[in-house]
Amino acid sequence: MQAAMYLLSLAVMCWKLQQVYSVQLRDHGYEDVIIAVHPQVPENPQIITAIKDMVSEASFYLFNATKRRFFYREVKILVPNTWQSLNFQRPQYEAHQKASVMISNPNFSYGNDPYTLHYKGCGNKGKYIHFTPDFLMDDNLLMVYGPRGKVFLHEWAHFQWGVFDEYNYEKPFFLSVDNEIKATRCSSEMVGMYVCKKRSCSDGECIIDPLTGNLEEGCMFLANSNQKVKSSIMYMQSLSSIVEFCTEQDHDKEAPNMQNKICSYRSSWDVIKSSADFKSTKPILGTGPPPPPSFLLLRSRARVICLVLDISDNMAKGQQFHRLRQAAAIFLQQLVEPGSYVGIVTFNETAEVKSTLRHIVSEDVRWNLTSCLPDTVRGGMSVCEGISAGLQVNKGLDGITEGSEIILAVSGRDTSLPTCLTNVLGSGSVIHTIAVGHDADPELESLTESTGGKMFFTSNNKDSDNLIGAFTEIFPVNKDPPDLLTKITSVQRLIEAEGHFSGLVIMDKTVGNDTVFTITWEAGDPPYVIIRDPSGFNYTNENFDHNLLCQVSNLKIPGISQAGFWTYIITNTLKKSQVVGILVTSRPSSSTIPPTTISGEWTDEGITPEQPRTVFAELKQGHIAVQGANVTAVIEPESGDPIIVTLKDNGAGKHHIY
Ligand SMILES: *[C@@H]1O[C@H](CO)[C@@H](O)[C@H](O)[C@H]1NC(C)=O
Ligand SMILES: *[C@@H]1O[C@H](CO)[C@@H](O)[C@H](O)[C@H]1NC(C)=O
Ligand SMILES: *[C@@H]1O[C@H](CO)[C@@H](O)[C@H](O)[C@H]1NC(C)=O
Ligand SMILES: *[C@@H]1O[C@H](CO)[C@@H](O)[C@H](O)[C@H]1NC(C)=O
Ligand SMILES: *[C@@H]1O[C@H](CO)[C@@H](O)[C@H](O)[C@H]1NC(C)=O
Ligand SMILES: *[C@@H]1O[C@H](CO)[C@@H](O)[C@H](O)[C@H]1NC(C)=O
Ligand SMILES: CC(=O)N[C@H]1CO[C@H](CO)[C@@H](O)[C@@H]1O
Repeated sequence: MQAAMYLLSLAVMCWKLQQVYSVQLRDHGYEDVIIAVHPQVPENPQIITAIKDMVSEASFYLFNATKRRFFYREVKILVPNTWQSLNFQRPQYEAHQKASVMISNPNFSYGNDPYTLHYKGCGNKGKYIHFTPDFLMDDNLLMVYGPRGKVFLHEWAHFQWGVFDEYNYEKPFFLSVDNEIKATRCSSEMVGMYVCKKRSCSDGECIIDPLTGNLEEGCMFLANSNQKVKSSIMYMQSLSSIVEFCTEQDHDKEAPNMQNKICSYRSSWDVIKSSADFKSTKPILGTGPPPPPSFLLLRSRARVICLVLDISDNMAKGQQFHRLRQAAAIFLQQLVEPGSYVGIVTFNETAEVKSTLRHIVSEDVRWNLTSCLPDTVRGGMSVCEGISAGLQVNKGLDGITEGSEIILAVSGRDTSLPTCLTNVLGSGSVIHTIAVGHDADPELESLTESTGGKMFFTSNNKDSDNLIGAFTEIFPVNKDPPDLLTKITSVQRLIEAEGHFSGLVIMDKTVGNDTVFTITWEAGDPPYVIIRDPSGFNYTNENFDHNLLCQVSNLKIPGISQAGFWTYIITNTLKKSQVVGILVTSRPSSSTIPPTTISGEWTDEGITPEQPRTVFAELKQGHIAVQGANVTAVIEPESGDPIIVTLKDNGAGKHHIY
């Protein structure tokens, strides 16, 4: 795959999206640790047993290594909805996106190596830990990695406290200031011998290359299996004596490893000691072991979603209402996954149910739901009325709201919001909020956060696609080939009267099934569109389905669309300027090769607008990071012009063990 291709095709929108993070520390115990088994993993009760054993064992190691401070109290195991045999409960707000640990099939670069995705630097939390089913079940691998519970602790230290590896395969040796050749290790007291893989030094002595002063290629440091030292878990947790982290005393500041590089030469224990977890927790007195963790088994199910749309006067500003309806139509027609249940509610000072839950089983249902979208705005607003009606609609499937979702699109503020907080929080429903325009309610942000939803702010910029973008981001990422929907391109532009706008779409060969080109416009008849495929064939307006009410046109490419460069020319046929947009989505071309996807987020530690923020983008194929690609981020501030930045790949995303 050519990395350079991403430069053009992946202009990422970054929204202020709070970290999806579920783990809680309460009274020494970690709770809400979600371990999600990927939908592709075939049903196997042994995986559940292996997870329980691993975490139970890890709890002892964690408790011991943190000097009786922490243990695992409550772990939720989320399995795919195809797993039938065991007795599972339904998830409340837990979702794959919030999982701290993912269990999925091995991927290209890691094999069975456990790893933790973390790129936010020293002392910050990671995204998730990854294990393969083989790692959990194949006992032959114990010789390679050591006890699974200790491996879990190694990964947990990356994930929860932001410490890094103390080994380095690329630089296994270094020349110390005393001119000594040393192995990159921790603790520096670990004993072993230098051996050589090459025949020329079969006597076991490594030779120093006179040119570089380094050990010859092929030399290895073999740690003795019997050690006196107890550290370090971030270096070689497989050895039986290793039960602690390197401290200031035995940490080698000169060793060329990630821990030194990213944590400014601090030891892993030093970093752990300065974590919020550690500072708030004293050791438990006594000598007894920690209580065993409890496990909750959860099975994911079809999504139940209610769109709750603001139709108050606040929405009347500019093109807001038109755009919201357009974005909602695209959501209903294309984005929401087959098999979901969707309802629609509108609200001003009162709420109206436009559609009860409909099961998305056909194009007809999608069109029928689209025809239920509101067509006028009028009146005051009560967000609580809207939310209550949305919860009521979500009960339609089986009488409960737990685990259902609301997509709330709202413009302006509602001072009565706190009155419904308890209702909402007690419902177990996730609320995603799209704040339309700049004067949206900051209280909604905390409401959204406390339900575990995603929050989006969309600006009034004329040529902004961020309302549609918000809906595409709410779309889950836990789905896998062949259902995973990928956004290839999304652009909107203000085009002058009779002007046109053209561009290029790069279709990667990992996608191409069910490719849809969606054109949006503002008024009158559809703009004139030509889409040319890589072989030179032109698709024109006759090939599109037009929804004149919402001003959305779709072109579905039959079969698998060709990989390569697709071009489009969109001509405004009106005698005045208007905003037109193009959205291209597709699904994986193969059920086994995951498509390349990208996601972005902000740092979110309560910073003021004046302070610089860091933007992270994660470009990956399946769960694997794609390296060497240039990524451009378009950041839309709540007011003012978009900012375009090129993101640097600092490579810190790739950390794995042995
Ligand atoms: C990414 O950008 C850098 C600096 O602009 C350039 O040197 C490099 O070749 C680019 N890489 C790709 C894959 O386009
Ligand atoms: C941790 O375990 C080791 C033996 O594995 C033991 O020597 C040490 O005392 C334990 N530490 C704590 C704090 O329990
Ligand atoms: C869609 O709506 C039409 C008219 O309201 C109705 O006749 C049709 O049965 C509906 N289709 C589905 C799949 O609900
Ligand atoms: C609020 O919306 C409803 C439709 O849902 C409408 O009938 C009603 O007139 C609106 N209220 C006001 C004050 O305009
Ligand atoms: C496709 O459209 C382009 C631009 O209008 C035109 O130059 C080209 O000749 C067309 N190709 C075919 C095969 O009609
Ligand atoms: C494309 O997707 C459809 C339905 O989503 C599926 O039936 C078909 O097998 C897929 N084709 C390939 C090549 O994966
Ligand atoms: C599911 C998947 O991508 N599996 C691959 C993981 O990596 C190994 C080794 O590189 C491949 O053989 C698998 O096909």
